Amino acid sequence: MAKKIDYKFCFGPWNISEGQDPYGPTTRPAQTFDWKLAQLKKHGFEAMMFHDDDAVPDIDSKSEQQIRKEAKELKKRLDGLGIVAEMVAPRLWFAPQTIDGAYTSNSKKDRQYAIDRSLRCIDIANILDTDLIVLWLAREGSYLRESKDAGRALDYLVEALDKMLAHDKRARLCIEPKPNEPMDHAYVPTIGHAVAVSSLTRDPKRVGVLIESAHAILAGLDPADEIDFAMKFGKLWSLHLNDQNGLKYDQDRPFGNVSLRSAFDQIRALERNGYGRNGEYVCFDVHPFRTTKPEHWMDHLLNSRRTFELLVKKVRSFDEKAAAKLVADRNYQALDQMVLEHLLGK
Ligand code: GLO
Ligand code: MG
Repeated sequence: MAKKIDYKFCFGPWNISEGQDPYGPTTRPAQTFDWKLAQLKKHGFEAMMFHDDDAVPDIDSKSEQQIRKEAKELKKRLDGLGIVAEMVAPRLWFAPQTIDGAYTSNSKKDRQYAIDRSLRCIDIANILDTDLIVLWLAREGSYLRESKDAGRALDYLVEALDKMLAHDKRARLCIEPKPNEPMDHAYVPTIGHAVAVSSLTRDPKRVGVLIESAHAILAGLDPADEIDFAMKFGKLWSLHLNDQNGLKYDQDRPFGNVSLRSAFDQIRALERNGYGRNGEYVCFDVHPFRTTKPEHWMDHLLNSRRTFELLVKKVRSFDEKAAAKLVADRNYQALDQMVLEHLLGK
């Protein structure tokens, strides 16, 4: 039997958020980036995810040379703290140039901005010693169908991915699909779409996917099936575990918060496919509740990790042989109860 994986965990600085929502201000005082790094270390997480401007603040106002210099300084600090950078992601959804989309904007000049910024992001990743570039395609989609052409958008997207692949032979691009929010409809809403896009690029082997549980749920899909699908193609290179209560705004709830059973199924899918065997991290893209007091600020992350670890034990102690027998007998009623009682500790 294959060796059991010792999972490695990470999160991003944006996961220690301050409680603002579209209707109200922050509820916790802002903390520095260094404080967030210190929290990560203190609580035994191995790696940090970075947006390009987490690594180099105000990136758009800085020269290539300055960006490299600041990235090198950050790398030194990370080395000093013993923190690994899991990935770097271009935060393409804030800039005025991306109002009408980033890689798929109708404006040639603005598409070029998105590409140039992504190349700088790859340079930062190089310096931080990670080959993983995460692309959450936040503004690639439409609010108004007639304003864009989905086929042309795909051409633009592939053109941008090809430029990134050509810029650095080591970089691996990891598409993080999400079906909606901020867009009404995204052009790459699911893992199937992302895998299909990869096949159109100049180097499909270096274009993979990142599954976020909540994004799969928002697409009406089962995150565990998305995991099995992506791993069948050898393309699951990162993971944002969290939870989501139905089809509404993106909630980024703690892992297992809504459905323990779904969380169990996601881990079962990770385990049977050997996620982590090539060094992949388990990342939690979760946010504290708005009501969370500053002294409980890390709990959503610690609880997500704890739930994950407890459920790994549940998956490993699940009687797979007995389950297979019930499957062979098509006794899914008993299988259903068996899963429930296992989760209930019976
Ligand atoms: C939002 C996304 C976002 C990304 C992050 C990394 O819905 O999940 O949090 O994961 O910006 O690119
Ligand atoms: Mg995410």
